[in-house]
Amino acid sequence: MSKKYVFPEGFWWGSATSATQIEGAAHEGGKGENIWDHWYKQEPDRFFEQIGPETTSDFYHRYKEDIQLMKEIGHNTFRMSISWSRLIPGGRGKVNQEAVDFYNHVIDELIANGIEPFLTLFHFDMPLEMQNEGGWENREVVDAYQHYAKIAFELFGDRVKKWFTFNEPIVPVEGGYLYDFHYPNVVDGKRATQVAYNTMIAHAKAVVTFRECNIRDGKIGIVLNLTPSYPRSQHPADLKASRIADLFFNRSFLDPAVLGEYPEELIQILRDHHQLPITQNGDKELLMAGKVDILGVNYYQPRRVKAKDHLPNMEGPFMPEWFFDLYEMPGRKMNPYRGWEIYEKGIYDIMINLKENYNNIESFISENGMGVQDEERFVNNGQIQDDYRIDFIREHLIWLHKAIEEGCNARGYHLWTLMDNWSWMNAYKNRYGFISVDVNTKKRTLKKSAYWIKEVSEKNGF
Ligand code: BGP
Repeated sequence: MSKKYVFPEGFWWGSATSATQIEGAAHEGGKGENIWDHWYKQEPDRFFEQIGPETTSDFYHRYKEDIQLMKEIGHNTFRMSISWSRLIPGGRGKVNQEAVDFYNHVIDELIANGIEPFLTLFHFDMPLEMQNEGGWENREVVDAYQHYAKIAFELFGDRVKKWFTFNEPIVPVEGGYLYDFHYPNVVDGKRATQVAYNTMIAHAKAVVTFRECNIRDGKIGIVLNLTPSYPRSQHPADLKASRIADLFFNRSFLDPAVLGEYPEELIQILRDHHQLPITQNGDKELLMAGKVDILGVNYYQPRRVKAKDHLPNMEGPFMPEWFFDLYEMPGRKMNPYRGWEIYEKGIYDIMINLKENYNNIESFISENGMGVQDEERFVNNGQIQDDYRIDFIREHLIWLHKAIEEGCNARGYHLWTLMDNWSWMNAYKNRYGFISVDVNTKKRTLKKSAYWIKEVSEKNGF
């Protein structure tokens, strides 16, 4: 008989979404513009099939139906984000009552259906006016974010108990300031480190504000995309490459978020290359005060690295890749649509690392998932037969279960995502949901994986 995998009582089954990716109504309900609305207007060609964020999955109008579907497939928790530019158009100033009503309705509807809402404050969607003031490079924007966070805690903290300051804060740094896949499309290492640093300052200020608000039973956390580094070999040069990649891509946010301080070796590397950000008096204490209660872990892929084959171009922009080359492991398993390696054991390695080096902080898998192109190929009897997604989730859950058996403090598993949604520059190219969405009619249809997860959640395992 095959082994049974039963998860701890009260395990969080659900999915994750973000405002810009599902709400639509980009120009409705008094919402201000964010960088995605703006960038799409400027450069529609950069988006797959030129589809922008105006309507996405239309959650703004269909949330009731969607919450019924969540309930039907066994969700007991659900993570969504608040759109800053919807709640406070322009980023600071007057609160938009229509947005307050909308989020209140969604939160109340979730709770009425037995689904606990988890709220993220910032998921890549900077209000345009704030970006025009310099975005995270400007400490005044940091203060505006802190104020926005305070308003959100006050408005919704009576019912929402799990809060996340940022989703994947490294992604806007990578996309917007290093690798040209987010607005403002800057390529500049020093500005990137400033953005990364100020994001953590914004995070810490929000944490302090949260604690001042005294939200009963409330927990404050952050959601990080952790990409464990694996060296090509045990050669010291490969090991060093792997350690440095880990410093840049994981520990740059994980250490300050959980331990309250940056790794000394990372600071030294940045100092040696004249990339240190500008700091202010009191920041050290602030970061220490910003340690989280709970950590969301987004896991999609490992990062395999090796020692560099060639010297970097020292006249080019400073890049983390000055210290390692990416390594394509022979035989690796790929998701060809997204170009990401699938390595299920990574989820276990992350959890063991949190247990051993990060005080076994309370955590959960806040995103994990598989984007597949042209899923209509797999329709049979009107339903997408996404067995590959079921296998993907099951294999990751088996490793997560092993980590829990070994004492890791993982409390739940959320898929990216509930229903097919708008994936930034990839728009509707790759589909991730338990539920498919017809891009034109917005009709929702459960995929095979939706029925599978319903059973898993009801049995609390498989
Ligand atoms: C994560 C983000 C999500 C989401 C997902 C899938 O990094 O938190 O917003 O989109 O990845 O990635 P992508 O949309 O790039 O395919």
